[in-house]
Amino acid sequence: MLTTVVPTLPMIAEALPHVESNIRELVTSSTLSRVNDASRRVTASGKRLRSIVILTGTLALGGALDKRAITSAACVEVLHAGSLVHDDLMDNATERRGVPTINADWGVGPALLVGDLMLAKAGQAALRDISAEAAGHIAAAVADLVEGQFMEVLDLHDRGRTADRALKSIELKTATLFRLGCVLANHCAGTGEERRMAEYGTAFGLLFQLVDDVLDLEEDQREGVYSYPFIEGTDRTLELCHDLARQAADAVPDHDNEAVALLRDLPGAYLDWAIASVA
Ligand code: GRG
Repeated sequence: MLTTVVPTLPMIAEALPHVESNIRELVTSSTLSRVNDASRRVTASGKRLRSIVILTGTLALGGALDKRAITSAACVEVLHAGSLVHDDLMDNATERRGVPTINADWGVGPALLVGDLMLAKAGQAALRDISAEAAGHIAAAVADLVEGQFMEVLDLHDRGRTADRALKSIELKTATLFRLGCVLANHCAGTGEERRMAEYGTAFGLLFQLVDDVLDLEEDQREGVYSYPFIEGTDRTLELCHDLARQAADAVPDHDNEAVALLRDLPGAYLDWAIASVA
């Protein structure tokens, strides 16, 4: 079920069902029905935070929520879900988004291939329905995700892990999809604000993962996982999250519309929601 955890505008609420249809189309386009069943299962829910950022960003830059913007959001959600399929098989996880993981039900091989296909489908859709430039941004983002996850695997249990190295891994493995979404929003709106939008996406994505790591801190400590909050402590991590929310807000390009105000508020609103959800 679609649940949003941050405020949106009516235009965005109207566009989100189109993103859902586009996601469904993308993940049911295999000739193999079992592959479609698997990818439909892993994309059936989620907070759709990255979609909201993309749609809000596009409107903030004066763009329209047209086919290209909708496809951008769907591609980023499918990439996100595909990377989670890979993450779950690496972690041997049994449940994701309230349903059994593909690796738990069918094993590692099928899960690897379903995740691969989802990444490929996102690239194909971007090339077909957005542009070659957008497909290039997606390919670069996939490379960053893999490098970030690789760093994570190497450093996870390393007691010498530095806070900077933990942040670099987070920037690559998690902030990449927020940055990609913002870069695509700029591309779809046809403005020259790629640098500021990328800065916004990176700050929001860092905040997003740091707060997730704060929420998982006790479990990480038990398992000897050297996450950023484990290294720096919860208070300093939350201070950094508030700084990142301000940095993101400052990076939003100066246009005069209500989506700009919303885009500025989203990182802080997400932070408040995440903290309140465990209070
Ligand atoms: C080959 C693309 C590719 C990836 C391989 C496994 C991997 C490298 C990257 C995954 C990195 C990863 C697991 C990042 C975690 C990001 C995170 C905290 C996800 C949870 O996001 P939410 O809370 O999830 O937005 P929902 O379910 O709401 O969408």
